[in-house]
Amino acid sequence: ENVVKHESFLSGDYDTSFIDTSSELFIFPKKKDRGTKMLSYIGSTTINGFPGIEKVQKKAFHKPSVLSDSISDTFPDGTKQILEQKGAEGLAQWIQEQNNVLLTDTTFRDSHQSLLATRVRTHDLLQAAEPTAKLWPAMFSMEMWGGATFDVAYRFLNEDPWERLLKLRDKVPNILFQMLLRASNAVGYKNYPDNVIEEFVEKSSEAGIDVFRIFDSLNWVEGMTVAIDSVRRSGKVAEAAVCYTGDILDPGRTKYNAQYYIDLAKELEASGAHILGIKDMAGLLKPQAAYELVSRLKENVGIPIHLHTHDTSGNGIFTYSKAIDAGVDIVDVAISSMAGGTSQPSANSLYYALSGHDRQPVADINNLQRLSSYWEDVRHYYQGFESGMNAPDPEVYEHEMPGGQFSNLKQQAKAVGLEEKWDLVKQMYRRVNDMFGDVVKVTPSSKIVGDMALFMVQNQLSEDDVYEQGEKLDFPDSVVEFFQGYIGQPYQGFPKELQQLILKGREHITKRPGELLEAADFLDIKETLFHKLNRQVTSFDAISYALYPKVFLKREKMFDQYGDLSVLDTPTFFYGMSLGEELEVEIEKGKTLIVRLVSIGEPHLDGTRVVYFELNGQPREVVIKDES
Ligand code: 3PY
Ligand code: ZN
Repeated sequence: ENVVKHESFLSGDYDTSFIDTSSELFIFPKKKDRGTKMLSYIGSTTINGFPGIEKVQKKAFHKPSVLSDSISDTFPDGTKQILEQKGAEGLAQWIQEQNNVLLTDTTFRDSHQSLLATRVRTHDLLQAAEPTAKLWPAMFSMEMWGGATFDVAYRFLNEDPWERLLKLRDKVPNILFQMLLRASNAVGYKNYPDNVIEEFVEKSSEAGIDVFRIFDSLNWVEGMTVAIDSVRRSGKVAEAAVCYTGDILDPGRTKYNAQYYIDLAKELEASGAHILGIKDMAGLLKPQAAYELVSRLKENVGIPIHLHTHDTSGNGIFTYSKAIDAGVDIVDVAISSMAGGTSQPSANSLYYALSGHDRQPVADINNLQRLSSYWEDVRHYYQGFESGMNAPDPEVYEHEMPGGQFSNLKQQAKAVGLEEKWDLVKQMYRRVNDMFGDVVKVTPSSKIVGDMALFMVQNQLSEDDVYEQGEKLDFPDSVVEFFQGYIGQPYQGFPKELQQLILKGREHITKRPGELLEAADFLDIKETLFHKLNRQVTSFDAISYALYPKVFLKREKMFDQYGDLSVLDTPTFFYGMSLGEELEVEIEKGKTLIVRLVSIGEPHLDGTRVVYFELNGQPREVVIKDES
């Protein structure tokens, strides 16, 4: 079977010498059936827990409220139809004709990226997708892809992000799908060759993305144009964003003043943006600053303005209210039970906050509450990933850490034994920002600032120490690459003295990295993958491999071992099963497996245990290595 599927065979080239040189043809993986693969996963998770969270006894979770009850059969028309009828420019014009403020719901992306370490599974998103489309059809867009969701799906959830996009698209025919695209960094943490960005945009557009929010982590417009052009070519909506940092109201901090953002916005408009995004990734935009910024941008650009913030400080609704008075067209919110804190401000709260206001968003508040009840229950499944921030934290105005980074860096600090010094890490983060010349901090520049802060705290280095001992210090790779210009050029350049200390004579560039990097050869990638995986390779696989070769292959291995785990409910996925528990798993439409966990054997000398199940009433056992 392997042989006849080989490319050289399929291509009609019958010179069979390829069989000799292709050893992979003779590796016949032991074919395990779907049931056994799934039992191996359940057994392993029951015994060893899920990586990254504390192993806990599976408890009886409250079953999420059923959203599909008493919902209409048909989908009301929404913004997706407007884009289809009017095109991107027409949509932009339509936005400006609306009096009521429009909403983007981030529940499916940034909200859980910022609250739950990006871990929400397709399984739970899918159940909310169609109901959201029907209960909240007046929203502008669902932000449901991109950012960190792409690599986290592969790395930690044993999922294919493309499959998530395609499946969700199937359920939501009426609302625009929006993604976060890190310009030349795509959905990764470094610059990629231009053709990778182009291919990525083309494929994600084909798979269902309508609105691309594009940002550069240093607000370097040159780093954004390839992405903007690609989106325009695909006929989709280019939302180019300015990342907001600093404080335009602070007369002591003039680097990023209102004029800076106006100039940047005009440049983005001239580069072909259909919508201007204001990406306040840390939640630093104070209410009065929002009023001034939006008012001045409205005077200076002709495209609609879409504001994104994080509610870390607790001032999010106030900021939105001011921005709405100043004429902002769209704001980002999350469903109430997934909002607030490092996530976006609550849609439900904003609705009420604007009672009596002539720009109150159009929504059925009872429907929003229904969605909130669902997410309230689902959120419990992910409690192991909660960041622990349970109250507003205006300290963010000091350290300026993005919502999505806060819990991550805390985790990183913990991993290197610096949990006790977390306060110091936060202070150092700000110090590093100032040392670097006051930079925009958002993925990946925020990670670089975080790496340097950890490095300094870990090695007990002060700012002076860095300058005095810099010659001898081995700085983190990400920091070196940043000063080499490999993620682009910061506004007003690098601080020269520090750059020299860090680079120690290494090259640095001022050109666009994407221009210098060798183009990816997608045909070659497909062929390589075909040999490695011994299966049909899609264009989606190829682009994922171009972005994340190791991560992609590792997930492929997981998939071979455990099969399609998307069918498992989330408590079972994270916590396994309890003794005696019985579970129904629908592995495909109309085909259900009934799984019962009967008993778990004592560990053998080699550390393995036998886990005894019943599968559809038949005894089955799997052998699992106990890692404890
Ligand atoms: C991301 O790049 O993932 C972000 O959410 C940045 O704010
Ligand atoms: Zn964000």
